[in-house]
Amino acid sequence: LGDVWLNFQSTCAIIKPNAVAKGNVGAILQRIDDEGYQIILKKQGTLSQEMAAKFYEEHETQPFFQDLVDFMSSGPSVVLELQKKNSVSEWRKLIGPTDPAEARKVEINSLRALFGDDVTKNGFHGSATAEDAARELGLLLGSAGRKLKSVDRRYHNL
Ligand code: RTP
Ligand code: MG
Repeated sequence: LGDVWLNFQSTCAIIKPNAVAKGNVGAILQRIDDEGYQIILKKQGTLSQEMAAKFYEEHETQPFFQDLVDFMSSGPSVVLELQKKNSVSEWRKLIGPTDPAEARKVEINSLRALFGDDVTKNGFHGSATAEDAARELGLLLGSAGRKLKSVDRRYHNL
């Protein structure tokens, strides 16, 4: 049993405004289920400019920062807490490289290859580390207790 739960963790995923606008959320949620993720929390809404800027503050000196903030606050996103073994790295692998054109070369079935439009409107976010996931989930979903081991939280949720 121990090994089953080893590295079982949460990640923060976002279905970005371009993918939501195209009506792909149903197909994407089905794919997430097929890939073995549990959706712990799901919230749909439009990020404010302030929230988008805070979320991507690591990029505030980048030339693409304002375009990114404008895009992320342009319409509804779906924010998800996803759980799976090694979900942080596994989800990043499933969405593929940042640029959908690159994603189509590397893995045609990756989510950015399938649903991304360009390097800004790439359809998906995935936390880079477990620490980032905790910060992002707190910021967007206000979820408490994210530092608990998932197995403990699941036990308490039963
Ligand atoms: P994310 O944080 O959204 O999961 O994406 P990522 O790690 O693959 O890429 P990152 O370097 O963190 O960039 C964050 C988001 O900024 C937009 N971007 N635009 N115009 C550009 O050159 C450019 N580069 C990045 C994308 O929306 C990217 O996901
Ligand atoms: Mg990133």
